[in-house]
Amino acid sequence: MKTTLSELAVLGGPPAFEDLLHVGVPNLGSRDDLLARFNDILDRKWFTNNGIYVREFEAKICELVDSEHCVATSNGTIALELAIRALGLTGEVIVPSFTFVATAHALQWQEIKPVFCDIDPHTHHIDVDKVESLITPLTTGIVGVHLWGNPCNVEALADIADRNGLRLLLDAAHAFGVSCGDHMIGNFGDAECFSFHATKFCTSFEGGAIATNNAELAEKLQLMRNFGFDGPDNVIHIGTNGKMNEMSAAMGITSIESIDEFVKVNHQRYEQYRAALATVSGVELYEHQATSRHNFQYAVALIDESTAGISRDALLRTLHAEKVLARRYFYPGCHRMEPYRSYQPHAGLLLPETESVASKVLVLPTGKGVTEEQVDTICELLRFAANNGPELSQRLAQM
Ligand code: T4K
Repeated sequence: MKTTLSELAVLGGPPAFEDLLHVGVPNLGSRDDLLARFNDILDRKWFTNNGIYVREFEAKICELVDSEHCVATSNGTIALELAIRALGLTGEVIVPSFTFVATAHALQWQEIKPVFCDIDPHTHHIDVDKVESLITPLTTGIVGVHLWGNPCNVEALADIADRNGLRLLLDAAHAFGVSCGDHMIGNFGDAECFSFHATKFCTSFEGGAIATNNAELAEKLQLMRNFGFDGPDNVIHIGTNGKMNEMSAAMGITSIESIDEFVKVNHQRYEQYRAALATVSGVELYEHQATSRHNFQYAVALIDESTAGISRDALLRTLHAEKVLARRYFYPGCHRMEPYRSYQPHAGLLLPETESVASKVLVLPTGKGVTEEQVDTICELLRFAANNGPELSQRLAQM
């Protein structure tokens, strides 16, 4: 416990932790089961191209998210790119700017203009009341993002898409294993894309998947992830190499087998942050929606500088010095990253909530990567820094 400002590592004291605490430390299920699967893959000598582990992983995803079809891919970005192309999106697509840049890049990569929509400051999701005003004759679709694992307003988005003849794709990279109303994420829009990157709570090292209830779309996606081949020597679509390999699928299966345990730990850490930060002035924990199933994979603090007397960035600097590598996801918003800031230099004028939220967010380490004691210490550091916000701010500014 630090009691004077000089004890803070950023002001010359010793760091609170010996080792770095990361956001996104991978979860590992049963090592024995994983290694047994790896050995089997090596014995079979079938490493990729729709192998048995990929098919088993896809079946397990369908079972868990209750969707009719699933196409596993090499990563979540390729899942988005494939879905965008298979759905025939062109021209302009409406998308939030407050998301990981892959959501926008998956469109721009195919020369589709991402038209950035502002967010609701409470949910951090695309503001459904602002979507329709962005529709032009060039608009072909909407990409909603289930940010932080919370379902975005799929009903309203589907309604807008239906009334305007648009496709609805959902970036569900954060929302594996989450329900929305009576259904699991994986059943909304034309398709939903998951990520199983190492930093996701349920991982396949690198990996992604597209879930859909449209059989024709699923078949097209399957061919498109394998260069568009429909049998030997016959290519019927423009395709790419988006295949998941067998090792990744084995890791994915092993992760799904431990998913309940991962969620339990995430949930425990989230509640711990919630309780401890409730009394820290100027630091608020983003509330996850009360869905029947959630994954709690992100612990997101929002720093209100006017109350805390210290900016989010100064707090980030303070935590980093203590070896807590909190992250500013998804600062500064896609519209302030290239090529979007060059293509659309004034986009920020229509994105006041995006800009405001992006300046407040601090994503904290959670899950099995941190212990309960470490979470306690992180909360104490935040409390101490926020309680001494103005003075700490001043001292940091003088450095
Ligand atoms: N849509 C959304 C909304 C997304 O958030 C993402 C990905 C995608 C689409 C695309 O899905 P993928 O194509 O990635 O499947 C990370 C991840 O790379 C990215 O998957 C994720 N979202 C994004 C939110 O976070 P970075 O640049 O922050 O990752 P990185 O490498 O800095 O890792 C974060 C921390 O995790 C590190 O400080 C250390 C720790 N870590 C990381 C890796 C890779 C480990 O401890 N072990 C590891 O193996 O983007």
